[in-house]
Amino acid sequence: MYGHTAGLGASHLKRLERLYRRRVPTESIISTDLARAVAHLSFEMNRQVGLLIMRSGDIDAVLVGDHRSILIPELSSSRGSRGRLRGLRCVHTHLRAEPLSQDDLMDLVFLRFDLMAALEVDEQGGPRRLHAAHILPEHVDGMGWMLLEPLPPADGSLNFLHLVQSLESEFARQRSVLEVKDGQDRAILVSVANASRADVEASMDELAALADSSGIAVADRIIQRGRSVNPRFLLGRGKLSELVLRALQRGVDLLIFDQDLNPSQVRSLTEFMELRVIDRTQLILDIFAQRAKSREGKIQVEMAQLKYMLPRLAVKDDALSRLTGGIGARGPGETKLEVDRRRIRDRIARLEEQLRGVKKQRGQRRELRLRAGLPIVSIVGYTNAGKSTLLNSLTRSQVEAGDYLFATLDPASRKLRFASGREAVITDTVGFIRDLPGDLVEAFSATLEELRHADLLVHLVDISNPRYEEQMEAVEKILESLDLGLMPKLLVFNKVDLVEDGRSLQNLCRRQGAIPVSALDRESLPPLLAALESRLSHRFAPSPA
Ligand SMILES: Nc1nc2c(ncn2[C@@H]2O[C@H](COP(=O)(O)OP(=O)(O)OP(=O)(O)O)[C@@H](O)[C@H]2O)c(=O)[nH]1
Ligand SMILES: [Mg+2]
Repeated sequence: MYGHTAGLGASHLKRLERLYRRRVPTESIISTDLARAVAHLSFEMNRQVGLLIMRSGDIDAVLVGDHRSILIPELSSSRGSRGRLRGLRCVHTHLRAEPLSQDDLMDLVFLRFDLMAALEVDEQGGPRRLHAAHILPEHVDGMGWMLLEPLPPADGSLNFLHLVQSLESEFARQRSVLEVKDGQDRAILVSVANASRADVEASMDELAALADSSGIAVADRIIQRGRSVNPRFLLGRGKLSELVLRALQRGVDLLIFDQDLNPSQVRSLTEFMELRVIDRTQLILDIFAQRAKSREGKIQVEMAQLKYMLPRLAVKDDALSRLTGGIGARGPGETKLEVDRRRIRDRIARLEEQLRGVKKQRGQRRELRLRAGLPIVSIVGYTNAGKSTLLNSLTRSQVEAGDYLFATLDPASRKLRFASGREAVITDTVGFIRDLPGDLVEAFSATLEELRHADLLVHLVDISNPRYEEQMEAVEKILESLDLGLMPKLLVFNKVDLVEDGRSLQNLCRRQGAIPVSALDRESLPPLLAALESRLSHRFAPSPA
């Protein structure tokens, strides 16, 4: 029994206790005699009484409130109800002639009850009417729940079992609209931002592309504009209830926030939503982990992940262990936490050691190249700009390229031969992205170190992307943070085949001093080749002619 039982007499307590032994026929919300018993007890005590009833008809919990309200205890999620209706309904008394309150409806949503019902108690202490509501498998007129017409307490016209079964099958039907492969995660993208609607949408588009690159199916998006009103959950109560409804309707198992979450927000949201919760940084780390193939790439990614995780271990937090499936069992004690932290630090130290070895090897290879005397060109740019495609076209090679973000993690070098017979080395590298996590930039310093030894950086821009200006800025910013801001650079606009207005493109190129290409089309490359050769001329030995 839960709630406000202080000050109740022994006989009331005994009668409350006895409610546990009652059963409700599965096809009724509540039976007539149980409704009568609860109403009378509630009337005599002048307190609300509530029942949590399982689909089997057994009573799961008896709750006692004060005369205006009732509190529902924390419910365990152990019934495997994650992402589904809970399999419990709540029927509680209202001592005044009031329909379901706003709080009742929030409880319906937040606790994912099968049904929420208020039993009106009349002046004689008898049951009068039942006000009930249930969650809808799809919003109707912007509403995520449905209020039923008030019913006599044990109305025969409503078959509760049929109602729940048809709700469940409609939920299943709605969910099957989004096709997912076996084991593929379904996610809702969430953004809480103060920026303009266009900026928020663009950022969400990029987040969707990241999710897609990570193999996650995106089921929906929720945006709360304006400043966060609730630091604990980031979202306000209204948005939070919308999120619960949508998560239920779409059957998702993952929430991805476009903003960085602090460890306690991850924890609160994970517990409250009973779903996994990650932020953009973690999603990027996840993609990197999937893509890393070389030893160097793998070391760098693992290091970034551990560095991301370390400060998050400070909170006694099981959300992390649920996400990573390893470090720290549920709610590690202080000692366990210390052990985990030490283990991670040791591991980071070992990775750093290995990375030093890799850097040395790289240095030796570079040495060889430098001794060969070939000038080096490095292609940099926003992820998906077409860097690998350009490298392939320029050198007729087969570096992996693809229409997803961060296709390339491991840099590739190829020899580039100009028509004159002169040669250069051209390298492709990991793509950049706005707000690239600092730990990642740092972890990839070995890879990015290569850029320092280039004679020329080609900054490749996907000019067909409406946000190309921001992408250029993001790249410049990262180059500056790597102390590469002052390197000699050549600006190249790619994917011109996708740009319709040729004239304004020409103007744009002239204004920015950029060279237009279409990396997919070798015919478009001669101007770029000429520019490269000329920019590198000081590095070539005097022509033999
Ligand atoms: N239409 C068009 N598509 C292009 C062009 N260049 C590249 N693409 C496509 O753009 C997508 C990304 O190309 P990638 O070469 O993988 O891009 P990247 O810059 O190496 O990307 P990351 O390695 O992920 O940073 C691929 O689907 C390419 O086929 C182009 O000139 N025109
Ligand atoms: Mg690439």
